[in-house]
Amino acid sequence: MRPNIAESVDATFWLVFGISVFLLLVVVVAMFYFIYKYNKKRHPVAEQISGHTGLEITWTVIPLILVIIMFFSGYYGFENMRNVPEGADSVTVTGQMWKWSYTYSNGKKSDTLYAPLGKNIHMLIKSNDVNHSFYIPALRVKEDAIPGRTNYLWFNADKLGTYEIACAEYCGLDHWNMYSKLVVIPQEKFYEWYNASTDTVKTTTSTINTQSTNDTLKTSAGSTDTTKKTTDSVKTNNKDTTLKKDSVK
Ligand SMILES: [Cu+2]
Repeated sequence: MRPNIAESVDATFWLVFGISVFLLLVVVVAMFYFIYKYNKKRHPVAEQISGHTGLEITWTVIPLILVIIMFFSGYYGFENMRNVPEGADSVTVTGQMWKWSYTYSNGKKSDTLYAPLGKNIHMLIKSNDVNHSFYIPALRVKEDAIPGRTNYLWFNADKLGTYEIACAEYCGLDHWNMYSKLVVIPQEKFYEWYNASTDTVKTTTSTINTQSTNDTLKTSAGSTDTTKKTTDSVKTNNKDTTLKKDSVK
């Protein structure tokens, strides 16, 4: 199981934030201490200090260690983001002024991104006109959409629900309104829709009815045990075979 991207981004953020707050306190506390200690009343005559090897080593080594810790925290998170797990379902997202559209590996299209719960999704990111940036804030993933190039990212949504997708690169007049939705639904429901013959966007929205998604969310909230996960992945494998057959056709 790969580390959760959102959790590792947040962990790195809090680590860097924590170290920054710590250093701020060190500097501010030292500053007030010096104001007090070297006040003119207590210390009327200035003196020349020639240096202190022990102190200099300390304030070189401690920051060095902190910087190395921050580097590796960020590096491992980044490495995980850039290496798409094998067997991920791929979806192509195309940005254009000013909307996102999605094409699944069997050719099915939608303007809302549907994703099966707990599956690795490999997004291939393209642009039809200018630079955009595909951004799912809740999952902490973002990647530029550049004309003439295919960029990528991957995610694994582990909670049912609807999440915002935004464009994070100023791309003209309606950039502010270039939003789309990620709808995470149970795997069975997703593959049912995915393998159904209807493929227009209109059918898409009516097939996956939000009410029943919410119901499933309530029922399955406490019941995600290992047994269930195993059956889910077996089902997914079967569906994957269907997926391949479809694409051969
Ligand atoms: Cu844009």
